[in-house]
Amino acid sequence: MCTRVLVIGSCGQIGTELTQQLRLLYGDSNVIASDIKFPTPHNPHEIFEHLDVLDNEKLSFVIEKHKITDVYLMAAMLSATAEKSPEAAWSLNMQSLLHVLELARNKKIKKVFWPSSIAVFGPTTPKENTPQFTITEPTTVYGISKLSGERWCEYYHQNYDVDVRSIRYPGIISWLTPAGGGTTDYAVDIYHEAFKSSEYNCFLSANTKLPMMYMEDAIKAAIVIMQAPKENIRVRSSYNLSAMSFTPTDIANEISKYFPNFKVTYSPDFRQRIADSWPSSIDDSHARDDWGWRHSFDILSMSNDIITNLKTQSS
Ligand code: AKB
Repeated sequence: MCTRVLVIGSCGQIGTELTQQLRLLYGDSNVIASDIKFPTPHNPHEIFEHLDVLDNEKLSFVIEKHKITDVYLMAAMLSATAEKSPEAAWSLNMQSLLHVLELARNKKIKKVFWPSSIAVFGPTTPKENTPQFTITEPTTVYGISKLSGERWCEYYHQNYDVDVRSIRYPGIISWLTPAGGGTTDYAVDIYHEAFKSSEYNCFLSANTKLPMMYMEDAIKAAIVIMQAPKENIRVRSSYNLSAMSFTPTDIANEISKYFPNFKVTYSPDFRQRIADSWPSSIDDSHARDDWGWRHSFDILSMSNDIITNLKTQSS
């Protein structure tokens, strides 16, 4: 049986580029994009379903209509936005996952990818080289929803043999698609502002070190874990995943190599408290051992790639 994919949240930061990669891998006609927003611009040859993931009936209908085998559930409210709308965040982040897990339990789909986050950790977690199995006491709504989601994933796997696979994403940095509503978004915005105005006012303090990953690696991780043999996936809550860690100062220094006049000022806001509760670096040895995770980009190669792409785009 061929793989037929539904991406939920296909217009978001990760969903946009993930959908493109999945189309290259499985063919345009086997990848159905869906989102509550409409894509801009929309290529009429690519299949798109307008879908609110909280509408369970429509979700079931779309899955049956397109004979979906694999779901990538990318719709979520991220950390900063979730602090402003806790109930809506809880509802979106939890109900969407439970709807999809139920479909998998009822054998309507075969495999589920659901991203968790470093937000499952909290101030009581060891900050450096955070282990796979450690204290998880998140202090954000987003983190609480991701930790609960992880427990549900493991529960559905153990009790109903649902094949759900998950990774704890660090901050994801992209140049093509904007980030939205996260605490790590400064690391996306800073490149664009370096281009536009040679100035950036950062909402985190200069020495806030956080785990980060370039979009290409983030997409690769989702695809590799989904293609791994079932028996290799030994962690059924969510895998730690790592590529690099840096501070706003580190990234500003890197950008200054390309834009010598680039200036960064710092005005930490409510997102500082969120960042302070998260780890600085992550031990992802379980992902490396179990399904062969390897990252490709560090801060140097990522910056070079982003700046080259932004230059090409603007010329
Ligand atoms: C956020 O900042 O909320 C996200 C995340 C780390 O999951 N990028």
